[in-house]
Amino acid sequence: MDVKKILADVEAKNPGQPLFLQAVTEVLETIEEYVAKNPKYDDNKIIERMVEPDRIFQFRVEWVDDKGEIQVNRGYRVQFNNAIGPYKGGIRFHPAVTVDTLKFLGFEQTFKNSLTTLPMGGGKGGSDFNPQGKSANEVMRFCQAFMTELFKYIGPDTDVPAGDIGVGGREIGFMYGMYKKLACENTGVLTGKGRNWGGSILRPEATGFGGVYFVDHMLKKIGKDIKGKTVALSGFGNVAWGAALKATELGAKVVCISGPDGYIYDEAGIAGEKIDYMNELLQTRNNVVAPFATKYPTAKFIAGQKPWEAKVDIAMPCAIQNELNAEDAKKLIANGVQLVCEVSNMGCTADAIHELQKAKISFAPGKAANAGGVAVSGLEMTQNAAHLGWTPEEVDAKLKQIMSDIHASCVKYGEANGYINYVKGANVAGFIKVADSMIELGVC
Ligand code: 2IT
Repeated sequence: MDVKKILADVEAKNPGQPLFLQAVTEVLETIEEYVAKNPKYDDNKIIERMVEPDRIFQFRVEWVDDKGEIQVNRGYRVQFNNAIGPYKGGIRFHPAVTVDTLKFLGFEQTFKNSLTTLPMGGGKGGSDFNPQGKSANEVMRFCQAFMTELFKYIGPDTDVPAGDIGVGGREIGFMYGMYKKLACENTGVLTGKGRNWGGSILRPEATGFGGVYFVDHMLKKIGKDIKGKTVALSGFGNVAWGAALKATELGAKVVCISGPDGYIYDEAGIAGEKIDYMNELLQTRNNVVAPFATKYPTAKFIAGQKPWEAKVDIAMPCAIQNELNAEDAKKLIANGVQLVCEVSNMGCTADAIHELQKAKISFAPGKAANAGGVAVSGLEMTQNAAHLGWTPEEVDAKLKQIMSDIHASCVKYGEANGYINYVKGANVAGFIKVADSMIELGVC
């Protein structure tokens, strides 16, 4: 495989799509060696086929706001690769969403879903709609308008969307309600549903819980224990919430969380009712974290900065892509960080990853560490198909096993000279299953 040539082609064919190029570059650079040793992949032009999404839908979403004014947004669904199962992946509502964002996410999702051990292909969708500052009725009207178009392209055995940034249980409810009305069916076409209408227990917690289970495995692998470790999380959405709950439960101390206005450092730890208060801020104050320091005297608010300048043992970016750059990585290293685990998708820039790897810091990519979310989505699909629901113990045991298997796959393909390159391990392991399936399925 000529990585340089393929990347030049990808760049030429996808102008103005830096995120997609970043995601593809990371994968190709880390699977190059494996592909070179296995000529069947080149013979079958697997890489060239894998970097091209199966198809992309783009559509106009029009809706009426509370003032009676017509609004126009753009909606998308990227069906990236369905070699191993129906397209599966979230929907993101965020003003910065472009086709570039969703192509990078759909590409990542293909590898992530392969790692989960479940039969799910990769897809991603979303809109540039900004839910912040919108009333519940506006969000409902938008979700309904979005689904009137999206429903044509999805189905319980073809493409199963879920939530992502800006899309939680409420939005899934509004979208599922409209899908059900249009399609005249009650099936597992979306995951992350409410418990009363087909959702799986633990789906809201799954991404954060899975991330912490993964961190626990990484620490054990280097002879360390999560108990007593200080943790910096970024953001405080669904992902950071689950991570804060599980990290605390396992004996770590979460000292940082962040919002668009800055970050909180609380030496006493952010646990219990403080986590409930964060959720309140999330719902009522558009994620700002400053009021947290007014309410809790042990907490300091640092305006306009990122939590990566704090001295912590473990850093877990939980917000959005490229939220941790090389400068941040250098600060973490200088402060003695022991482990960095992406829980957001592509949370670190390529330069940040290189800094961490150069310093031999244990680093995990989002596609491995945050796969617990989509894995429990896969379990929700299974429960829906069987028309039953499992207990929290059953779902948690399966989630734990999946995170353990993903960790083992990363170690299998990423360990060399006493250091585990989790990026390489995740990419190679994710690649093999999809690539081999594509070969077995023929050129079609
Ligand atoms: O990035 C992700 O894995 C998700 N947003 C969850 C996707 C899913 O289908 O549950």
